[in-house]
Amino acid sequence: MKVFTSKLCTTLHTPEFEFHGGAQSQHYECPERREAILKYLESHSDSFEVTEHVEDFGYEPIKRVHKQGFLNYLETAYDEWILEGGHPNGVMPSTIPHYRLARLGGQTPTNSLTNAGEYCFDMSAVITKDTFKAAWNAAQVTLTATKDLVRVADQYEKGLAAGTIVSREAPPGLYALVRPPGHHAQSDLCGGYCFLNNVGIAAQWLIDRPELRHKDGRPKKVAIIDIDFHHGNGTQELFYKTSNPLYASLHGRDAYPHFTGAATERGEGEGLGFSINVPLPRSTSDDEYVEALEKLIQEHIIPYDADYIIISLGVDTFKDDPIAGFLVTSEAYPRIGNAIRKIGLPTLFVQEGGYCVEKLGLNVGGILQGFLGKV
Ligand code: OKP
Ligand code: ZN
Repeated sequence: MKVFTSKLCTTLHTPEFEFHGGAQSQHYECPERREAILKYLESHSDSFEVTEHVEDFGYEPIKRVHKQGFLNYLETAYDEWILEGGHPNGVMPSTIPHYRLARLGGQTPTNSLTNAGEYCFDMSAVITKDTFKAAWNAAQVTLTATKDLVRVADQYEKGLAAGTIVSREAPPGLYALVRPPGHHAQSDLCGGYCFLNNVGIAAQWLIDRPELRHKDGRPKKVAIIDIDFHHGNGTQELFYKTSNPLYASLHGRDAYPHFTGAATERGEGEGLGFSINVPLPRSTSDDEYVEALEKLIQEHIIPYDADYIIISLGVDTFKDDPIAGFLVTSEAYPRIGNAIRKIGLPTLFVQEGGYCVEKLGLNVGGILQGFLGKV
């Protein structure tokens, strides 16, 4: 399996602290996460080929899902924050415009020290000096992998048509090992360690490509399966009113981000039925998780008849995750990968959460190896 990554995913975004339960803590979305996964992949070079080749797709694919004002803000907030006297750890909102906050005269704050809440919904998405560059790089790495997905998918289809590939049991897969993650980032809000929605940008790029359209003009269909422990409010928001891509998420019930991810959130208008939320209790075991995933695949993913699968790959479902977790053990991850392989479609895995650094390589590797049918 080809793995797309970049050193910049380690070096550019490294806030020193965040807050947990009101206490100052280490920043769990740390650069060691990438290093740990990379170490696993490099020591299993029979299965994985790591490339640091990154193409620049520019601003256009990012602007397809994020608003210009938000992008300008991400790019300039840190410098302004420092000028205004903000703490060097980085930008955190002071107030957030809650819908019941009394803004009777339409008062609008004017600088990054005071208006962070305009573009941010929590205190974990700390904007440091190079955060925008880091998020930009993660999006470009993801797009580079997405472009390669098109190539391997073409080969796969040709092979199936020519009979040189005889079954859909070994679909092609690629992995974008990126940070910061993306699934909490909405069109104009950062939060939950996320700034740019890597998976959303990739899905929209696939749907937009004119050369990828079917003969009758229909765009390719993308199904996003979000297996991170947390609900991907960002990806859901981007695509809530459209039937392509499909967004499906398995996540901890009532867990962060707390206010989204109910089973009753099913999409709107043309998108009704194309957002699927499966909240699960904290007590979810290996068998229960794998069963829920298989059920989701049978009932929603297979009937959707997608051309590509994108996985928001989080392993913070792990029982020892320091900020999240079901009762899921390392044994479950190859089974999860295997369930995804059985969909039979070209698949792009994009890294989201997972904070037990010690077992991160093993758990992510387990999913990818399961997809390859190696375990
Ligand atoms: C990102 B991803 C709770 C602090 C909130 C943010 C968690 C973001 C998870 N006291 N921390 O989905 O893995
Ligand atoms: Zn998560």
